[in-house]
Amino acid sequence: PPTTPKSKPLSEPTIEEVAKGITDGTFKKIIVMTGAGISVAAGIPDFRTPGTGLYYNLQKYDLPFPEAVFEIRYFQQRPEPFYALAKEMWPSNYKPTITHHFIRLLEEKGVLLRNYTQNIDTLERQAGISPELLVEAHGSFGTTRCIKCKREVDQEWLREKVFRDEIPKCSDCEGLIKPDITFFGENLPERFHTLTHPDFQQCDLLFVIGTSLEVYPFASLVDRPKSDVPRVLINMEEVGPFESTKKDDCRDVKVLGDCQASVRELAKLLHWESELDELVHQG
Ligand code: CNA
Repeated sequence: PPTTPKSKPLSEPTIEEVAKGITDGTFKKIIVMTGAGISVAAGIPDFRTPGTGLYYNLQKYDLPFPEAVFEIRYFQQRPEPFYALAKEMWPSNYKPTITHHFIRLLEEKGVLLRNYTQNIDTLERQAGISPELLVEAHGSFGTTRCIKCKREVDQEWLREKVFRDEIPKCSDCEGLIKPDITFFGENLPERFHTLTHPDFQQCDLLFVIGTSLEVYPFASLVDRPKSDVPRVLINMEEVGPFESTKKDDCRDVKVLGDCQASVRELAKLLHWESELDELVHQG
């Protein structure tokens, strides 16, 4: 028998249509992929934004190339630049942003399947996103260990060393101590590998927020949802596959500009604004 073509989840590639789909229950298994751009409003610089990004301010460390500061082999030879940077980035007085709270709200509404974040600042945890719904794909400052014997070390001890400009070494084996953030040349956490396949099979809507999609394998997740699943980019600039979206494409939605303003706008369309404000107020 002839089959009627399945209607597309979005009739137009607009944020209004996305909001409609969340409201009417079309989208209830939402994955949110995030990057450094969502924490800029908290006062933490991203990597690549010209002028303000960390990569552009690394000259003082005299690195052979900017990424070297996060390369495990370079770190083993010359750890000082990383510790100097860690001191600058240390997550202590930063507060979650509207975007973090919005992701938490998606969880409260029961529609968040998972938040895959590249950020290491632990602001997702601070915003109250449940650990089960969170994949910190590049690790975090939350735990600390020796890179040689893998012994876990007290984070406060590391903080004190870093702030006194001392090189923290393991008392057992003399190995360097570093936060469990994933360096280039290190494996991503096990959780990333075990969850991506089942998650992206089920996902019915993907948000991509505040990331340049330059770092792999994280960036490749954007191609993992099924081909009819809408993808929404909320970012300062077009990135990854969103750079080549065709006009009549009803799959990919682009909301360019500051993500905090865009997310607030989306919350308004969803009639969630006062709940979002409440979360922001609670900090
Ligand atoms: P990136 O490469 O610096 O890209 C950031 C993206 O966000 C760019 O496309 C920017 O245009 C965009 N952006 C910046 N500000 C805003 C804003 N206000 N609204 C919307 N978009 C904005 O950072 P990625 O996360 O893509 O790179 C991956 C690296 C960065 C990961 O390994 C992280 O660990 C690492 N990083 C993390 C933090 C953090 O934890 N806060 C900070 C800096 C770097």
